[in-house]
Amino acid sequence: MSALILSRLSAAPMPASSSPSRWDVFCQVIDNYGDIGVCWRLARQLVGEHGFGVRLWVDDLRVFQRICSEIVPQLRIQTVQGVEVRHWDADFPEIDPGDVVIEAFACHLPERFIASMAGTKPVPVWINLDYLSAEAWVSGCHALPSPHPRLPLTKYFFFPGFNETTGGLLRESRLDQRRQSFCASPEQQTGFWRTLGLPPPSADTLLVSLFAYENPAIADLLDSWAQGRTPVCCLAPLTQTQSVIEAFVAQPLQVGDALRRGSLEIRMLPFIAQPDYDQLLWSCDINIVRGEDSFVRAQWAAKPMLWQIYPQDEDAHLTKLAAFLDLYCADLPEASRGAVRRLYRAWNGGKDAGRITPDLWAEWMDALPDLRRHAIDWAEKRAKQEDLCSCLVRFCRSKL
Ligand code: TRH
Repeated sequence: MSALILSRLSAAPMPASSSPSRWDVFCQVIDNYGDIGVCWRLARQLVGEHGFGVRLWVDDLRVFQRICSEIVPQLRIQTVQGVEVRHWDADFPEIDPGDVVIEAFACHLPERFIASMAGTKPVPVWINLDYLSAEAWVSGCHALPSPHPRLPLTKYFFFPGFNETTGGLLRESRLDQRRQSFCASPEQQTGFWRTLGLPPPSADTLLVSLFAYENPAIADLLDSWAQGRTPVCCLAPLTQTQSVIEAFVAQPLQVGDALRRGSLEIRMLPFIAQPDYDQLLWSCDINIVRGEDSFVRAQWAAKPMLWQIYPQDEDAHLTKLAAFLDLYCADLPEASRGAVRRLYRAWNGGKDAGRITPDLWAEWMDALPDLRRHAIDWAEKRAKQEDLCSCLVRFCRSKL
């Protein structure tokens, strides 16, 4: 008899018998923070809002620790915020799979674990949680089964997305109440600035958060802000953008530094914990975001945003960007739609992208009242859609 290491995975409270009460979520950190950012959010929601037991397997706990300081990278097993966090390394244990197994972003499950899945009765619901895209084909591929070539297992493709024919977007049930409470509370806001070690911004300053890849357009944007009439305060958590900002100000930078160039003030922030990052997005007038998770959070922040999409080979990302812009801009007045499209293209590069100039930024500023209304409207419409976690739970229930 094989010596199975029995999982300590338990679900409390225990839902109905047909409920997928035990979940294994596998996360491979390809690069940066988005893979773990999404998986961690999903794991917490499964535990906190659905009462399931979740084992989160992560191959890089150091990256995880940057968004969640409670993580101890040296521990192979730890429970954080009700989630059992497992270090996923080459020495994978023989273990009973949960009722649902999620491989995030097509990461490859350990062969040993797949064999255990095939030997379990009933077999677990196996989900590949894919990347978010606004492209039309997503609706046709969402929830499609893919039978395993040899084993009695079926994997389902689960696509996040912007309409009811997809898996939806990650959104905690009380997110908007928390946002509204924060925005209505001077005390909470003052507390937030205090934790960042910053004075509250003055009312006449346009506050912009900056989270991007090593984007060559950053210098042009900073220059446009410096030359503009409106005072801009750019809050930049220390990330890959540091070198480009340093080149712009021609000096080395560290957390806490504040510099002025014309109408622009730049403040270097630490990389902040994930819940605090939401507060940063809620506090700013414009949020510059990237990848997938910060992009979604900026939408829930209901503020104008500028997105740098994760660059892919052969410019595949530009097709995705165009699909998102078609959807996002559909209800905007024509002039503002043009402003959004031109700035997004210049920010993301590619053929005929153009450069960011003071005129292009001025065009965006003219569109700002429209963009503010639109950001609220967009968030309200998307919030009517079932959130990704609930959609996933419903789907898995139907497959058990
Ligand atoms: O970091 P990202 O670029 O992540 C990813 C990865 O590159 C991944 O490989 C790719 O597949 C995916 O993008 C599309 O951007 P993202 O997705 O926005 O994730 C950043 C996370 O970091 C998000 O959860 C917010 C969090 N964050 C903080 O917690 N504190 C901070 O100060 C900042 C700036 C972000």
